[in-house]
Amino acid sequence: MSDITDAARAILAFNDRGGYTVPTDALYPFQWNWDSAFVSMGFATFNIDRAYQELERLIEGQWDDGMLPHIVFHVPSDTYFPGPDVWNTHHRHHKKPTTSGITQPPVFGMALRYIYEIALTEGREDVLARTRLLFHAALRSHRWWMKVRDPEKRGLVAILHPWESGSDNSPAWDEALARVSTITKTEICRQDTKHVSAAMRPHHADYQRFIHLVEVYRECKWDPVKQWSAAPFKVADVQMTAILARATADLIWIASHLNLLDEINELSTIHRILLDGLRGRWRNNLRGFVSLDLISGKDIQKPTQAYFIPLIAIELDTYQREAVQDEIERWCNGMIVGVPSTAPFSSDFESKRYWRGPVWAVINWLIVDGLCKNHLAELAAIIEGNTINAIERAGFCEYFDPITGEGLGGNSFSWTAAAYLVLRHRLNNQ
Ligand code: 9WN
Repeated sequence: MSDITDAARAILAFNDRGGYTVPTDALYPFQWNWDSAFVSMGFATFNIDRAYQELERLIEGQWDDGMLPHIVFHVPSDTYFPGPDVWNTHHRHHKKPTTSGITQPPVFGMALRYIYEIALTEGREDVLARTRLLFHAALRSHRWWMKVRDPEKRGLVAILHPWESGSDNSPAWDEALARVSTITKTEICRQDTKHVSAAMRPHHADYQRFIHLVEVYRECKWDPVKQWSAAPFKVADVQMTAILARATADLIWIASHLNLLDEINELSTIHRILLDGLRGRWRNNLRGFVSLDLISGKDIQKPTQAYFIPLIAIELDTYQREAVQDEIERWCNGMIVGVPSTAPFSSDFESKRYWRGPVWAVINWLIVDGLCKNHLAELAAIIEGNTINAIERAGFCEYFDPITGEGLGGNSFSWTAAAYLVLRHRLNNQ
């Protein structure tokens, strides 16, 4: 085992808070939904029990209606804003931890399959009951997505807050977010800029709008039907839909192993609906998939990494495959490390500002996976190699400047460590 693999494992150990992992110390002191799903796959490369535990701790926060919240506040901390008081969700009545009131990309189902497959190769038949329980939690959350976030039956699931996308200040949300008021009742006490430079973080006006949205939904008492009608921000997101579709396929795989026939049928219907929805979002002229602004009714054409995420769920035709390959190569041209989260030729590109240009290891992991699924293994290998090199050079940072390769944002980041472990694991098993 290399020293760097050792270091990646040490980061997961350092960020372990008792069965769940914080994304990084201080800046993000709670359990985040999609971070934990990625992290559990990192754990699975060396500790199956700890991998299961990560997901088990996450579902402690699951709501009765099936939603998996984006943050689970297991223990109090004042190093992050907004904390539980701002969210004011009513789940504190139950014997459950308090949570935020929105969700995040459902990587959970992908993670469960990944972990379960490794467990099976290790001959761990004892994980069956744990797998079944987590499978049912995931299924409940997929039902929630379809019912609550695609009520108009487009085959695309919608986000009501940029934080749900996981790509908070992506240029993709600029136009839709500009319609949201900057007025807030809550005092905005940002903590993030105490930990990292403001030049790498979202702007103050973004935060005002993020908090305004929280207030709108808090006033709906977190009732999903009321939120859907009150939402001033509503985007059918291709990245979210693709992750949900892929996770659905992974749940079908698990259900077949567990011999759950009704569940296979139910999930297969969901899967078909989502793939149809996604296929309709391809645009030949842009060489990628685009989200739909449900308030303006317009395509969101901004070139971001979301263009390519549907590859994890969809089999492209030959024309699309060549187009995507050319487009990704164009975005990576002249970069030390691709794939930038916003195309470098776009006027919105900022190489250091969060989701407006920097490279994220977990996004590259998804893109690599999608390229392999679509028989573009050579390009996948280049991106995989560059991601591993960037981490080995700059450390386990939150994200990387694509032009210089510099490591940015928080340090000792859990999902970057997990990405390293999983990408290395893939290479070692090829
Ligand atoms: C808001 C934890 C999370 C990631 C997101 C990333 C960032 C939070 C923030 O950090 O979002 O959820 O306060 O900036 O954008 O993808 O899950 O790592």
